[in-house]
Amino acid sequence: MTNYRSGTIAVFGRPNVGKSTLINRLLGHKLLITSPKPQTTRHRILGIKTTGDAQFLYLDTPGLVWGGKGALARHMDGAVAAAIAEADCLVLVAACPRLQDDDERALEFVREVRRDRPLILALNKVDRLPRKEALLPLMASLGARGVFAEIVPLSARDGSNVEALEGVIARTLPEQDPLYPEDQLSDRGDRFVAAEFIREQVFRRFAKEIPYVTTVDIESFRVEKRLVRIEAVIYVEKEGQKAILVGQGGAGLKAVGTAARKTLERHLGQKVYLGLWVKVRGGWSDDTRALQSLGYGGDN
Ligand SMILES: Nc1nc2c(ncn2[C@@H]2O[C@H](COP(=O)(O)OP(=O)(O)OP(=O)(O)O)[C@@H](O)[C@H]2O)c(=O)[nH]1
Ligand SMILES: [Mg+2]
Repeated sequence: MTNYRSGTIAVFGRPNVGKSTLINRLLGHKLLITSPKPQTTRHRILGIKTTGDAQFLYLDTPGLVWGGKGALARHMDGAVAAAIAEADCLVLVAACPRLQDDDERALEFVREVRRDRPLILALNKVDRLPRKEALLPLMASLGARGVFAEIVPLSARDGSNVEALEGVIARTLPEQDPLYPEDQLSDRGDRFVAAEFIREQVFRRFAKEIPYVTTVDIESFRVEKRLVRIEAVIYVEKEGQKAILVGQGGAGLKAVGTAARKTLERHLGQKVYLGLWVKVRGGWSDDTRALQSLGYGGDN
């Protein structure tokens, strides 16, 4: 194929700036989980978009934090570093109205390890700006730094200017044939997506610490004639957390299950039966072996 472009785009930045929302928007469907809480994404996940002219391999990454402790934090940092190392193009996501200290650290980090790749700044959440004119001085001062190949203001939430970002990215990708089959949408399978969609509901529905002591394991995933039958376990670290998650008369768990099932049905295009249990596994987030058995493996 002549003039076809194909390559990997690492999307990174501090937590909660809208990286996963932006990639879902670029892909045109929901692959990645999102929530108002920081550190929702825990893995490096590839989302693939194939068009007539280009194949975009978007790598979503966990939000960059500094000084995070424990095995899970190390796993998450490793996922970002691996994505940046293999990318043809780097997209730093920040949110309006200004770059914060942690955005600056993310920028410094990437400049140290990867100066040889085009760096694009996606300035997200422009919908939050009461006056759009405020963008001009911000863009001018960021542009004056001379580190960004392009700066694209956009809103992942309402989709404005996201197409412009895709155009800018396309121009940076190497000329080569597609690297993945054109009907492939991710490097992760439906089991992984199912676990993520369940975790998303825990992040969206529970306050404070519960999301951060939770992980999900799919025990079985069977495609039957009329439906997909999934049995999953939500692990927490302590009995008290289990009680909160299950809720009065099981109401909390039921709400998680119903919402996750609906998102999964849309994703799979099929009816889903979802059986959910909560179990206690003390210290899973700081135990490297437990993490591996729960899917936080070497591939990040
Ligand atoms: N107003 C507004 N909110 C947005 C926009 N994009 C994302 N958000 C919200 O910002 C929050 C974080 O979005 P995510 O996509 O989960 O952010 P992330 O950068 O992937 O976060 P981590 O995975 O935790 O690093 C969610 O509540 C989103 O709905 C946007 O363009 N405008
Ligand atoms: Mg995310």
